[in-house]
Amino acid sequence: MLCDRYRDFTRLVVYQIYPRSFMDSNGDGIGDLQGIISKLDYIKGLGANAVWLCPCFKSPNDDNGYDISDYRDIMDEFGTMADMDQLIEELHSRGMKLILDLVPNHSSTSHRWFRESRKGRDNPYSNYYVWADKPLNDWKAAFGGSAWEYDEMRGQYYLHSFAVSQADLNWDEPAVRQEMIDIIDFWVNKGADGFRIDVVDSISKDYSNPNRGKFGPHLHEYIRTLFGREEVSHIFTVGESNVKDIEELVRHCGADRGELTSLFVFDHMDVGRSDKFTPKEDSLKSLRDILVYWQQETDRNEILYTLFTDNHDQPAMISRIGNDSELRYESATDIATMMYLLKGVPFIYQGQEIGQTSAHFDDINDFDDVESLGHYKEMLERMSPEEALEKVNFGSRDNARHPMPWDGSEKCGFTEGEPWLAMHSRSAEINVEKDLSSDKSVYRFYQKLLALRTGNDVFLDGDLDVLSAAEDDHFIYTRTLGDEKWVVVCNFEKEQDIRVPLECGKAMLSNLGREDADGTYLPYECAVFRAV
Ligand code: TEU
Ligand code: CA
Repeated sequence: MLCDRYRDFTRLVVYQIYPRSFMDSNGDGIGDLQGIISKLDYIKGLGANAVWLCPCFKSPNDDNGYDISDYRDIMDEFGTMADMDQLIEELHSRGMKLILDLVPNHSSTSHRWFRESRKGRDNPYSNYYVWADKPLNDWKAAFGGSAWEYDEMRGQYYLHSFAVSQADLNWDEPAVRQEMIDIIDFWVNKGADGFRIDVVDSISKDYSNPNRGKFGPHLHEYIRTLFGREEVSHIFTVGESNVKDIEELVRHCGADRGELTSLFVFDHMDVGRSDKFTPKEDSLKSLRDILVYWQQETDRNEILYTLFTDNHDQPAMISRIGNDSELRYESATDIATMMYLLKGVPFIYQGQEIGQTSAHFDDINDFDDVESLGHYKEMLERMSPEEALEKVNFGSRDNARHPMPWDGSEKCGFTEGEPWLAMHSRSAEINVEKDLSSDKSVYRFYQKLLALRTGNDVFLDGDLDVLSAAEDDHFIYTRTLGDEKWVVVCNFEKEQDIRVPLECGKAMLSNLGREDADGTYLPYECAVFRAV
């Protein structure tokens, strides 16, 4: 059983927005806060009651806002503080919550702190970053090259776990921790209801750990410093972290820890690939098995789990492990049903609700992602440009970052100007307008699925039992609360006869219009029943 506070959070349905690519209101080709405001009814209509905004703070945009130069102001292209105030008000008046993206591990090198820090060793900001006379280790930056960069002005090296212009903050410096506390309080006072915390595993570093020092010795102390405070004890927090086992997850999210309320576990995100840029033959069975493992472990340990398949860093799940051509609608709805009737907090990434796929481009110049370009350069040392481009097409984060296709026109109803990034290569075929007018609408299926979830408490904290055996090519599970029992049946890739070992009523939800629980299931067919 989850504690009361965590059980309340299972009522959240979070819609993740990548502001740059969501909706442009003023024709400069860049999505903005007014654009988001104009689409709040669309988001609410889907059944979401919270919005997670990827960073919208001042930034030179080397990593699209994950390189922040002022944590208390809005990125020029996105609007003003008045727009943000309006967004908060418009969300709250619709009964929706706002989750902001907190980036505590690094700031942009154009942040005032860094500009001061690099000046010398005896100003108030000298210790805000990780400076050293020579590299302390041989860490590689996530976006390619060494993680240590020499700075002429300071005459020392600084650490950057990501891009060169994303300098890691020195969390062992108390003033840095205080800055971050003040920033959190600033936004909570403005009305933020929660935070997603970027690479939270990296704020305390072990310089002898080859994995870029993640999970350093003071990690839990520092997280408690931020979030274990009475003033913020009501907010929702979700950490982004490389947590790999349940014990580590419990140390972050146990109800008595005073740390995070939840965390993204990425275990299931590696289905359908052998590394970030290399696809692998795979089946929904892999996804099922990983999900079942984490559902059972988090349940036993009373941990609030997060339910997601996509985000702004990932190629589309349905392109990796579904059939994103002939059975795109079926794959999208089947995977969503597998996922969102489980225990935890659902997160839906923009476009997922219309069955958005990964994209394909023939020219490396159509890519923008600092990670893709960094790795492309390194790949060219080992393979032909064609092979490298294929890998980038598969793994690029840009797959998730093309402007949201609102309709099938040239600029997709996203902008009247020149879009900052190429439109998705399939936007004429996959767009909101087309989806909504189709009799196989992914959006409308999501609406029903989310309504089912939020309308029935059994899906919040009801017991989970898995009925599929390990060798079965399907995922059948039940959720039970008191004497109410629901049965979720999700078929995998192959058509097959399925017998549900429980007596069921007519389907309460199905993606292909089936009524009875027993019978032949088409590939990716799914349905939800009440047991009688
Ligand atoms: O991502 C951190 C992270 O570890 C990866 O998911 C990252 O995107 C990359 O794929 C590593 O190989 C977070 C943000 O989600 C990402 O968008 C930022 O670029 C990154 O932190 C730096 O702030
Ligand atoms: Ca704009």
